[in-house]
Amino acid sequence: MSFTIRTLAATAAIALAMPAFAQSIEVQDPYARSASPTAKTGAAFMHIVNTGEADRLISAASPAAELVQLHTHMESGDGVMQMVHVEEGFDLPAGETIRLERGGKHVMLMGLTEPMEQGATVSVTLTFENAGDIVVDVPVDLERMPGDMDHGAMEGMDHGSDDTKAE
Ligand SMILES: [Cu+2]
Repeated sequence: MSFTIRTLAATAAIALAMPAFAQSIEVQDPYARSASPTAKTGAAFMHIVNTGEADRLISAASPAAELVQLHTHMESGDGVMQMVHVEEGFDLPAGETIRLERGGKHVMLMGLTEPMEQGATVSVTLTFENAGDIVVDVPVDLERMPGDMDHGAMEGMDHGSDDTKAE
């Protein structure tokens, strides 16, 4: 019994600590894609602009997928790029922009509840350590070409399989 009460008190304290005014985080140019109409996984990309204090993207959620994780790509010893679940989230330094893009950081959508269709919109809730929750309507764009940061070799491991396994 006392455990429950303490837990509720802690939750209230966290809620009070959150800023109640203008958000200093802005999401620009979001889009989501999957490799094929039958793919069970997809990913969301965007630029996250932080005009305020240092913050951290700690998690993401979406009704469009059973499991949502923050991923990045890291090069393993033999030069092969691998997708990695970043459990601590993405650092968002004060006044900086982080770019979620193909071949790099991304919001991984695993177990899509329905296929991603061109022109549809996927709702993604980003949870920040300080700024709290920001809901982003992410348009599905299957035709978007990889950006300049992408290299041809990376395309092969870009969520290309129907395998629901993430890593
Ligand atoms: Cu991923």
